[in-house]
Amino acid sequence: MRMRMHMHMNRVLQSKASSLRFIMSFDRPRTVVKQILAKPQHEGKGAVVRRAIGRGDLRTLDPFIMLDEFSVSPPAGFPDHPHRGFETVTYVLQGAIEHQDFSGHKGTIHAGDVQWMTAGRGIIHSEMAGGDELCKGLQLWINLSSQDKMMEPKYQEMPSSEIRYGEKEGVTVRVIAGESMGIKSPVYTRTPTIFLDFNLQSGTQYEQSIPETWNAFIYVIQGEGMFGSRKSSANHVLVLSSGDGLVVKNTSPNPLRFILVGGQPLNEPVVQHGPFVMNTQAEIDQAIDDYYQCKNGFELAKTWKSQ
Ligand code: FJE
Ligand code: FE
Repeated sequence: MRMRMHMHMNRVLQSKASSLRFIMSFDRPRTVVKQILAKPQHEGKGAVVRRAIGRGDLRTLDPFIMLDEFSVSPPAGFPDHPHRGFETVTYVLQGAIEHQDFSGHKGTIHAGDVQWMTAGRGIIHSEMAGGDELCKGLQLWINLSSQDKMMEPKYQEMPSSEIRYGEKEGVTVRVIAGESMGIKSPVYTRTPTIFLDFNLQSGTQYEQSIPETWNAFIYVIQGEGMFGSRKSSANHVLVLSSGDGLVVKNTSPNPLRFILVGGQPLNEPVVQHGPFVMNTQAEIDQAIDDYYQCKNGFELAKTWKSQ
């Protein structure tokens, strides 16, 4: 009888726990609708990238145009090249990137730092491995709306020490853009975006809310875990369904690190020619012409060359 009572109580407690969990969860939890392994390929000069977005089987994920996990050793990198019509977000994980642009803006992005560059009408710059260490990081390209494509270029730079983070029960989040655990990033996202870097210790879980209609994806940096009901591991990109949030669990014995990125879709036509991303072919032709003739934002290209 005692024993029976115990079992019964256990069941009551269990169902209480699961109903509590149900209350805490989302109305429409997101699921993984596509999982792709990003394999290494050569890019730039001596650089290796794992392209997660901007590939044949995942052309874009509006408003995201490209995500590369890059790996460069000095003297390799991405020598003088232009951009127009979008933003680049460079997040260094290891080592450093030295950048310089045609307006004299330059600096070093170290591990943990973020450079949020709004190319707008035009930037020409170089991005090369700095120091003598292998550099690894992530570069995300976020599209700009037709109104913002030709804006003046702008930089938002955050050294690692200024990146706010939250910590709760073995889960750490660095808030690059947007909000998590009540912590807000100061970055202004012209195209509304969240960019979160999560670390989950073994045996922990986290529930992150995401605006319901935004497109969102995960890129796994290290370890393995359960994203919704899908198991994944390092170097995979996971496209999420619509929904109001995602449940992630680290059921593995090792730490799990991933980024969760979401953005409000622009729902505009996208025409891309390498580093120019516009709405129409005519605007692309114009960009190419402007670049070669050093006009409409590319004036400084006349005299500039990186050191
Ligand atoms: C680019 C090829 C490129 N991924 N990750 C063509 F490689 C690039 C480019 C980059 C890049 C730069 C960094 Cl620092 C990190 C990257 C591609 O610069 F812009 C075009 N058009
Ligand atoms: Fe660039």
